[in-house]
Amino acid sequence: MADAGMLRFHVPEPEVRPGGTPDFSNVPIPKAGSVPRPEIDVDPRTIRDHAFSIIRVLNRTGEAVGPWAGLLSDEELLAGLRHMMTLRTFDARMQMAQRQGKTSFYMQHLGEEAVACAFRKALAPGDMNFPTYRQAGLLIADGYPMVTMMNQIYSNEADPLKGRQLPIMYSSKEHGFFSISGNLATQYIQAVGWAMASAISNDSKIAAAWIGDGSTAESDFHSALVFASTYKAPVVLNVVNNQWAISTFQGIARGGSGTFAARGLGFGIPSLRVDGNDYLAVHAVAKWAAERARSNLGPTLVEYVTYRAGAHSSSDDPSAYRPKTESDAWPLGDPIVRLKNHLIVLGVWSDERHAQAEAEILDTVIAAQKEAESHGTLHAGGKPSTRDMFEGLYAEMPPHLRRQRQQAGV
Ligand SMILES: Cc1ncc(C[n+]2csc(CCOP(=O)(O)OP(=O)(O)O)c2C)c(N)n1
Ligand SMILES: [Mg+2]
Repeated sequence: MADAGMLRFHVPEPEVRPGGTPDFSNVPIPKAGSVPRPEIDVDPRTIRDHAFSIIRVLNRTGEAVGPWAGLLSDEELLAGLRHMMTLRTFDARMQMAQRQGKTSFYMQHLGEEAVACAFRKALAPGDMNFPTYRQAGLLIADGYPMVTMMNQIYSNEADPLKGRQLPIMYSSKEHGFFSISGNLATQYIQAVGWAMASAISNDSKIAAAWIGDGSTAESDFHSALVFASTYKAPVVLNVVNNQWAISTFQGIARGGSGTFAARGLGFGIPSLRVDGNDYLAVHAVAKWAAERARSNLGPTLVEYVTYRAGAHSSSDDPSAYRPKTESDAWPLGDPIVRLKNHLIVLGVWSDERHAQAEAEILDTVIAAQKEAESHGTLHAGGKPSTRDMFEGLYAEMPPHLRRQRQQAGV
């Protein structure tokens, strides 16, 4: 019997706060290899369970097992490891550069490297991502020059975006990386619209939408699902569930039950959850979803279960809202360590080669950083010209901006 009388307002609370002992025992982790791999034209009603389970390929001992394994060659896996290691090193150097005052702002990917790095390898040239600020792995894995990324972070004279974007908000049409907007969830409606336009013009390119767990609470997420499902848009709808939205735990956006993937079920969209710290699983599921989109089978929603091991951004201090050791307790481990162990099991990698690769990557990142810094940093050296502020945006500049430009004398 429900109790009548005074109504209560419910606010979901994380189970553990700073000072407490991290506990993820309520996160069910299915065995690697245990979730079936359906045909891409499967009736979504028959794979409802995929929205509640977790697709995993790498087991505890570093073997690739089950129906989602076997898609990548040793060379491709070695390249994937290098991409993730590069992203982690890049992050560490840029985080340090922020602390040194060389840029105003930075956001890391620590613990989430597999998601964007592996996803990128499931796309074809010309496909378009609509990323958030936590998918720089898409650029790294596609060979976008690190120096150019750093120039953007430093807003220096070689910044391709000429200081107009917040640091880390890259843009590269050639690399299928739509200009990042700080307005979260806009990526979803834009990606679906782009995908619909691609189909309307009988093109073969697909789109990928990106969103975090917290941002799924935005109405744009739901509007995008309406359009994607109604028009069967050729789009992959990615939800990166890294457990946190700044200081807000994922239970706020999700509510007390279900999963983020399960949000797709009501729209009739095939929806899958995948181990976001498993490079092979992420790639296999991304490939499945991309194939569906390209075969006119419509959208797929993919929830990547991962953990944001670092701070939200250079302006955040997570010790204020979660136990310091929480990331060590995360049951899906570290994506780099897991792929490294797998490659050792395959006999194509070793601890020594790993240490050597770490040193080489650090040298490469430092060399790129030196080159970028020769073009200037936030407070030193070359800057974009004031004129750039006024150019390249309007076919016809509005009168108030024309006046400002005259006042600035540029
Ligand atoms: C529309 C909108 N609302 C609020 C913000 C402020 N904001 C920036 S990041 C963030 C948290 C996002 O968390 P999540 O979606 O889980 O992504 P994550 O940072 O974990 O990758 C918020 C609320 C924003 N940028 N855009
Ligand atoms: Mg999040």
